[in-house]
This record gives sequence, C-alpha cells and structure tokens, in this order.
Amino acid sequence: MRTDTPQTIYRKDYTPPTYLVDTVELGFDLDPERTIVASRLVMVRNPDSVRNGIELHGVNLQLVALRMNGRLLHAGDYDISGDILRIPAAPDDVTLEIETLTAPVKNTTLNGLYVSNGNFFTQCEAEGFRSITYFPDRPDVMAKFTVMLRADKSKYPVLLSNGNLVEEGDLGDGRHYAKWEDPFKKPSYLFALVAAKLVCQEETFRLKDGRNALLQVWVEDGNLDKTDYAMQSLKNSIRWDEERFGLELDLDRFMIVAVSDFNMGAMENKGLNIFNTKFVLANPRVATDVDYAGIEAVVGHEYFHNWTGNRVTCRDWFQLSLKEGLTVFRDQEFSADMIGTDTGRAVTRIEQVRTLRQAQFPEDAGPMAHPVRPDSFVEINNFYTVTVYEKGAEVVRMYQTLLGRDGFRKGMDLYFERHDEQAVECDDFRAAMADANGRDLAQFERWYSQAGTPVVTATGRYDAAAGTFELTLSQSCPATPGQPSKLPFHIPVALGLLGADGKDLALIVDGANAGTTAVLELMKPKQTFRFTGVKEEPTPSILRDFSAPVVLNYPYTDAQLLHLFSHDSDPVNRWEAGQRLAMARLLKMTAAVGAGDKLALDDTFIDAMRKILADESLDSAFRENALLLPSESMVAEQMEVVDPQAIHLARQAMRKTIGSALRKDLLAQYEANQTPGEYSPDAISAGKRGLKNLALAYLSAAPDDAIYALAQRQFDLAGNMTDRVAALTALIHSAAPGAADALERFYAEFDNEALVIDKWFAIQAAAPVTDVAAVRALMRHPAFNLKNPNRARSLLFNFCNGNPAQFHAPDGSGYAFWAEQVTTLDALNPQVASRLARSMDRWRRYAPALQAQMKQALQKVSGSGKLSSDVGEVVSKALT
Ligand code: 0A1
Ligand code: ZN
Repeated sequence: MRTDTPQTIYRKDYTPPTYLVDTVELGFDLDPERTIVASRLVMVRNPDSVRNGIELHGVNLQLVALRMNGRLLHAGDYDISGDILRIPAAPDDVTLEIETLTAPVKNTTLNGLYVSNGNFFTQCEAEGFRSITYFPDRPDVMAKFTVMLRADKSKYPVLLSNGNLVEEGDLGDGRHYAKWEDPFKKPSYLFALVAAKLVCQEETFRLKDGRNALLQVWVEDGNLDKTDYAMQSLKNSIRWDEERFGLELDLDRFMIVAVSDFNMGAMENKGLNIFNTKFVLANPRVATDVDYAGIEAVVGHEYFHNWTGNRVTCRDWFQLSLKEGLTVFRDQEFSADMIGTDTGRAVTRIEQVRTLRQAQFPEDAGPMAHPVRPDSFVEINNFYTVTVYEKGAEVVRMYQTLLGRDGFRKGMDLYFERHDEQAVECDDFRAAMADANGRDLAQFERWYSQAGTPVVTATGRYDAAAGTFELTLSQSCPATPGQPSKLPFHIPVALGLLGADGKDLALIVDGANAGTTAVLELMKPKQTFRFTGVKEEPTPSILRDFSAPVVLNYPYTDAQLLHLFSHDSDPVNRWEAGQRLAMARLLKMTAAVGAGDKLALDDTFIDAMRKILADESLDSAFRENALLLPSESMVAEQMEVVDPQAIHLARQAMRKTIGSALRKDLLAQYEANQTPGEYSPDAISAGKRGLKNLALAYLSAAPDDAIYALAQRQFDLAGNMTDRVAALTALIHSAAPGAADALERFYAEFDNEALVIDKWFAIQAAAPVTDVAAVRALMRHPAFNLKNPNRARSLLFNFCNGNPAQFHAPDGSGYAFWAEQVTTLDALNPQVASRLARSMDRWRRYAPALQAQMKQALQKVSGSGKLSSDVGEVVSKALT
C-alpha cells in the first residue's frame, strides 16, 4: 500500500465504530481483469459510538454505485479522503448497496483478491478486505456473511467461501454460481473466497458430540499424493482441542486450500483456511522431517484459531497477540502432546527457546522493538512479528506456569464464557485468568506493555553450618524505543538444586516441602529466596523449562555447567548448560581470530560432547540438540562489536575440531541412527535422522575421501528428502568433488516440484561458498521468480539472514544487493519487501567500517522515492 504521508496510529486513540453491521451480502462476478463486487450491508448506528456518520474503508477501488436505503448517493452525499469513505448524514438504520470494480490479475501484493496460477484467492488479514469492497474493515465490526460467487465454469470449477454451501448451479452462459452462508458473525479479516481449478482429499469425521463434519484439503491437480499428512494433522487437531480444552468444531464443513503464492504461512479464515503450499504438501520424496513438523504445527495453529481468534476475536490490531500468542501457545502444546514423551516435549521446548533467542531477543533489542501489545504502528502488517507471536506465546505459557495446567484451563473456560462472539482485549484474557483462579495478576500486565528482554541476575550463597542456600534474584530491563525505563516484571523462575551425585535435592522453602522444582515468583527489583535443610553445596538449575523469556546471568563455573550438562533432570536446562559451555568457547575463539591468535578447543569440552553423543539412554533428538552449536547470528548477539567473518571462521574451526576429534564416535552414531524401511515422520525416527545428519555435518567439516564418499552414498541412496537434503548440504558445504554434479541431478529430478526447487535455492543461498555474485547468478536462473514469496525467501532471505559471512562482505556488496532487492520487491509486494528490509535491523552493532556501509544502504532505500508504508516504517525506524 502506497501512501504519501505515513500516519502513526496509536492504541490510545481507539474509538468504537460509528455503525455496526448486522448482515453482509456479497456478490462476486469473477474475472481476472474486471471483477465486479456488489455488496449489501444492513447497518445500525452503534449506541456506544462517540462520533457520527458512516465510515467505510476502501483502497484502490473503483466505485461504480453507492445507494443508501435505496437512494443513489451523489458526490455531495459522501466524501472519500485517503482510505475512508464518509457518509456524514445517515439515519440509525441503514442499508447500503455498493458496487465496485477491481482487477485481481494486476494485484501482485497477494493482499485482498488476487490471482495465483490462474486461480482466485483472497487474503484479508489484517486490512485486505478494504481492497475488495468498501466496508468498516476493523475487527470489532462482526457481521453475518452470505456470499454469491459467479465465474466461468471450465476455468473455475471450484467455488468456495466461508461456512456452508447453500446453493449452486449453472448460469447458462458457460458460467456457474455457488452461494455460501457463514452461520457465525465474523470480522471482515476472516472473509475468504477461492475460485479455482483444484481437486480435494475429503473425509467425514465424527466430532465428540456425535455430529459429522466434512473435512477437505484442496490442492492443484497432481498434488493429491501429498495431502495425507495435512489431513491427519487436521483430525489430530480437532481431537486435541476437544480433549485438552473442551473446544469443538462449530461448523459442518472445514476446508484447507493450498496456494503457491502466499505472503505468510497460512490464514484462519472461518471454515476456509488458506495455506501456503509449504504447510500442506508432503510426502517422503519431497518433504523433510522439519517440513512435516511445520505442517502439523501450522494446520494445528490455524484450526485452533477457530476458537482463539475467530469465536473470540481482537478489538483492534494492537491486541493481535491476544489471538496469536495464545494460538501459538496452543499449537506448541499440541505438537508436544503429539510426541507424548517427556524428552520429546523437552525437545520441542528447546526448539522454541532457540527461535526466541535467535529471532525474538534480537528484535526486542533492536529498532523495531515493541511490546507484545504495541502502543503504535504505521503499518500493521509489520507487526506480525516474533514478539507478538513467540514472545506472546511465552507470556501465555507463564500463566500456565504460575497457575498450573488446571488453573490455566479454568481461565480459558472463563474467557470463553465471558467473551464468546466478542472482540476483546489482552486485558480481558488476563482478567479471566486472574478471576478464575482468585489471583492478582496486575503486575503481570507489564509483559504486555513493556518491550525489551528482561535480564535476571542470580547469585547463590550456601551456608554449610546452617544448611541453607540463598538465591538472590534481581531484574532489570534495557531501554527500548519510546521506553527509556521499565518497572519490574512478574517473573516465574522455576528452580531445582542438584547434589554432587547429580540428583535433585528436596526443596524446603519457608518450612514447606516444595518438591524438586519450585516456581519462585520474582516481582521486585531484587528478592532473596531461602532454602533450608540443604545438606551439601548445591548446583542451582535456574529457569527450568525456560520458565520465562528472560536472559539469565549466573556466575556458573565450567565445572558446574559440566555437572548440569551431565545430570540435570530438566532436559531444557541440561541442554542450556551445554549451550553456555559452547558459547563461551565460540566467543573466545572469535576473539582469537580477531587477534590473530591460534585457535584451540579444550579437551574437557570435547569429552563432554563425546559423552552426550554416545549416551544411548538419551533420545537421539535430545542428543542432536545438545550437540548443535549456537548459530553465528546467536554469537553475534553476544558481541559488543560484531565481526561476522571472525565468528564464521571460529565456528567453522570449532566444527572442524569436533568433526576430527570425535570422528570415530560420530561414525558410530551415524551407523546406529540409520532408519531403514519405510519412512515415518514420527519424532523417534526424525530424531534419529537428525542426529545421524548432524554427525554427517560434523564429519563433513573435517572431510577426507571417506567422508566425501559417505555423503555421496547417502545422497545417491537416500529414500527420503530429509536424508537427501542433509547429504546435499554436506557435499556443498565441504566443497566435495561431487557437489556440483549432485546439485545438477537434484534439480533435474525435482524440476516440477516447486517446494523442492525452493530447497535447491535455499541450500545454495546459505552455503559459505556462495557470495553476492553467485546469488545474482542464481537470480538469473529460469526457475527464479521474485514475485513468488517462497522463491524470493528461499534465495534472498536465506542469503541475507542465513549467510552472514558473505552478506556482510567487507566491500559492502551484500548491502548494495539488499538495497536493490528491497526496492525492487517493494514495487511488487510491500509485505515481503518489508520482511527483507528487517535484515538490516542490527546494523549499529557491527564494526565501524561495515556500519557505515549498512547505513548508506538503508539511506538509499529510504530515499528511493515512492516507498510503501511497510518498508518506509522499517527503514525509518532503523535509521532513527
Ligand atoms: N493470522 C495468520 C497469519 C497471517 C497474517 C497476515 C497475513 O497476510 C498479511 C496472512 C496470514 C496466522 O497467524 O496464521
Ligand atoms: Zn495465527
């Protein structure tokens, strides 16, 4: 969306809608060049409104006719200014009839009504509906929708919208129609239509209350061999929500439609979820374990929105995390429950912590930092962030940590009891949690209003004579844009104490037995917690299960970390101890690179790694995670002045040392974790492949002919995409003799599988050998297409975010490339461009020579004339 003067919108300026909409009847005459949208709105004046007149939103629409209560309105009866059409004088009860024209085929933004592969799709969240027709396009206006679709029958045999199909038939002129009715009132952002040539897998599914629901997964012809897993995930999601939260599917029909051009992962439109193909299509030949896990999570996520988002929605977009944080938490719990084992659960938790640290902590420390419930924005599309989603999910998780599972469920029940079919605020959710449990959660509000990652500093004091251990916790939070100082948060800190034998000590707090893990509530700037009956000096295991999204500082010694790494009963903290050991070494080695010193890795660390690697009492998935080094960008976050080349060299050297020192052990695990027989994406098998392929990656960091042959053999013989991609990556990263040939063969074999070709681009984009010139060459490949977001992400995003040593090339060529691509993309698709623009967020932390060039690149984009509000907001905040 292009605006000349981007306006900042403030949460404090919220006012209720002037009119409410009872019913909407929409008629679509679909044509790629010229679609006619007829709308009939039955509206009533909102008694809560403090203002007058009807206000409708509309963007890039051609208005053909506007009638109010049957009377044609003329220029003087209404005015259009910017995105608002105002009818100043209107009676209390109004029927508006509006006819508009659009050209979906010209819409490259993938927002509103657009064409992909010749088919029609819509994307209305957050504010896409206003580019389809004039409407009060805000989530607190909830209406009942009836939709009539008309289109050419041979080109668009399938006509879908929300709710139930009530009528369909031929129109005689080669066209046909379908009429859909959604029994639930909903905000306009949940509207959807599909008119397309598609096929579906369908199934009747029995719901808990005995009703039957029709489930469908719609895809392009030729993809029906890739819909089983999405269908299975949908059925699992329905069951899970019935069992865990007592929430049932409220429709007779639930559809998932896959589209290859999509800006995000998927969209929860009522009864008609529209998905990026990436999160629907899978079979062992084309999809990896990570893809399967992604499908399960996203299918779950969108399905769970049916209650958390659709039945109870957001009052305004500042409340976005009300639905997103909660729904991410629900999909996380779903994925964990699907694995079912304690370590499986812990591994999903470790992956969540990694995402937070890798993406959310940097966001919270950068120019786009914002509270989980932002106070202002220029472009709402810029606020579908890791903070709103993932930190939002952590905030919801903390309720469960503080209140217990049952208490959390009580809060959820009360939330639905109070707010079903309403548009509400984050505060309403917090109130339901507090009231259902008789708890004061006033201070907890700061998790919504204050940005930044809190830092918890802990110190311990053991008094042998008294048999006490005192843990002092203090908290602080760095300044963020617009928030120079912060008040204390309400932080749940889960804690255990380990004895010398590695076992948990019984905890006694205030004379009461507190089990082996206690949840301490840190609410003041500084608090001391006292444990009695402690017979030996303990090693504290703090922030178990990552009980709060904070940075924890504790003066651990290497010996203590090794103790935790070997024994902690909490798998997340066991992993965490290993990460701390690895990070300390990565930082030391990075400094050594910078100083031109020799790089060395101590045997203590290598031995600890060896022990975990060989410990077959531990799940393979856990061992894989324990052995995975913090990423280069994670190391960068720890440095005062970032030197991407030094980090890369240090990390590569560390991987190489591990690869050669543990060669025998890695080879043994490589063999022990084979998964012969039919492919299954279950967590145990996926974990084995994960460990085996991590072993291959380490071995390939210190390669010789035998290792090249191993990778080559895996590439040649692999029976699934997980092993295929891992082998190809190993060949390319180690510059193996067979690398180029393997790349070529891979491409030829999957020529017509778009999602696999995305992988082909992605692997190359992130390979250390790929420089800017190589990326430019890949952009000239016939399969590259900037207009397709998945393809653009696979090459450009993976290079700019996933190949730091090359992106930050000292000559600034990466930055110049970035500026070019952001500008070009912005003219096509502002939402995708603006995500790419975020690659420069942390520019102020780089070495001065890089910093200057990054700033220049940012200024170049910012000065390039007609910027979208999306990119405009990101670059201007970066430069502030
Ligand atoms: N609500 C969706 C995410 C989504 C948001 C915006 C979109 O277009 C701009 C598309 C999807 C979800 O959380 O899955
Ligand atoms: Zn969502």
